[in-house]
Amino acid sequence: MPEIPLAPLRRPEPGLIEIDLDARPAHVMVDGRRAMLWTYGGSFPGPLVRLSEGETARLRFTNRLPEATNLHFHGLHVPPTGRADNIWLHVPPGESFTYEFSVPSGIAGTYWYHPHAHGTIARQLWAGLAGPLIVEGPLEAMPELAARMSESRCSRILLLTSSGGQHRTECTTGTRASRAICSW
Ligand SMILES: [Cu+2]
Repeated sequence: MPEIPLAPLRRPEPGLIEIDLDARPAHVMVDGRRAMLWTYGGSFPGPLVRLSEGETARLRFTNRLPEATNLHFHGLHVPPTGRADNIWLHVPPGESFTYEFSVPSGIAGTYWYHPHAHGTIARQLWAGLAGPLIVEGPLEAMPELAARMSESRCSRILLLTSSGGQHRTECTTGTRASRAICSW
């Protein structure tokens, strides 16, 4: 299992997190073999996007692929419109788009992000575009719990896929495990 890097982030003011993410072709190691994939941030799976309940997430996404793509935040209860989880927006090659949404309370958990540009979803997903997303809740802000969590901090997130139009994600963190089967 590869170590999953944390997506570059800034907290320029309280309650606001800014994250840079790009999609690009990259050579990566998959099960000991070198492969050319389409990646987020040059890693496979893509970098971990870590958000907190109640904050505003601003994700500046740059498309360095040769075709249009976009971002979908799978499972997050955020609006599918505007600059939020709007799958109807397509980002042309070489262009950037800044997604922005408020992270609701009560949704702490493990999610993932992937492209959702109709007509190319499956191909782009199978090319390597998928990454984990964790929403932290108020419990993680408790110093005692934070100390325990840092000892057992999530270091592995396993993404499994199967054929037939379904994909399965299986994720394990220090404090919770979740498993989901979904179609897109
Ligand atoms: Cu999905």
